[in-house]
Amino acid sequence: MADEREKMKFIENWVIKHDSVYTAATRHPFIHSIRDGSVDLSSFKTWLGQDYLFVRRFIPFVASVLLKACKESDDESDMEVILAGLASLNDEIHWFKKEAAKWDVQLNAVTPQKTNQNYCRFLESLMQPEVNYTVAITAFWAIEAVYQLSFAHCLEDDAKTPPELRAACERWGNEGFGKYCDSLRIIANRCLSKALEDVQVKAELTLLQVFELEVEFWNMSEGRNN
Ligand code: HMH
Repeated sequence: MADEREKMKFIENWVIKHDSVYTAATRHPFIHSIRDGSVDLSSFKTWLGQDYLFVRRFIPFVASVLLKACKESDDESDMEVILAGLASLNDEIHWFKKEAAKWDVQLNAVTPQKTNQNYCRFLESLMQPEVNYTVAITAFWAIEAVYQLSFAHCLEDDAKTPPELRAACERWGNEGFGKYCDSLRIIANRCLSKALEDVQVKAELTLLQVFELEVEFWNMSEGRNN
């Protein structure tokens, strides 16, 4: 019985095993700067414009995960969790437009930076039909969880997040989004526990790649690369 439970904890074990890159992604200096109020607003605006472009490319990826769930999942409730994710991305697109107007960011003039392009190319590679549902759902969890954990950190009681940035933090840091990430993790663990070892290995590598790409995305927002 205890053994059964351990088997279901692939994600938890990988997060411990790869703690340094996981922490780098979820506790990045950019997030610390939002949390302590020292954030450079031009970095925030860069992040906002680039993330809008990212989300536009993330939507077809999520749609591809939905398609895989419909074809490959042995549990029909997976589809409902992913569909809810897609629905919240619809709100997110509207939110980005409103937020961009508030910060005077011209979304139609933003072009994707190299780091963003790399990340989007990675998403496209995961959209291929030959990529296993288990691998795709693991990546999906990692992508959502990095934002959830990062922005929830900015909303803790002792955080000094500036009021004008709280709405952004609440988008991903709210409790409902946390629950949604928990659902994705449970799905991923269930799929992983039934997967062949080569699929498990691929999923672990993909999760690591997500954490690395997330670190680079934060770096890009702070103008540390490109
Ligand atoms: C870079 N990662 C990036 N942008 C996002 N909006 C998300 C994750 C969403 O979870």
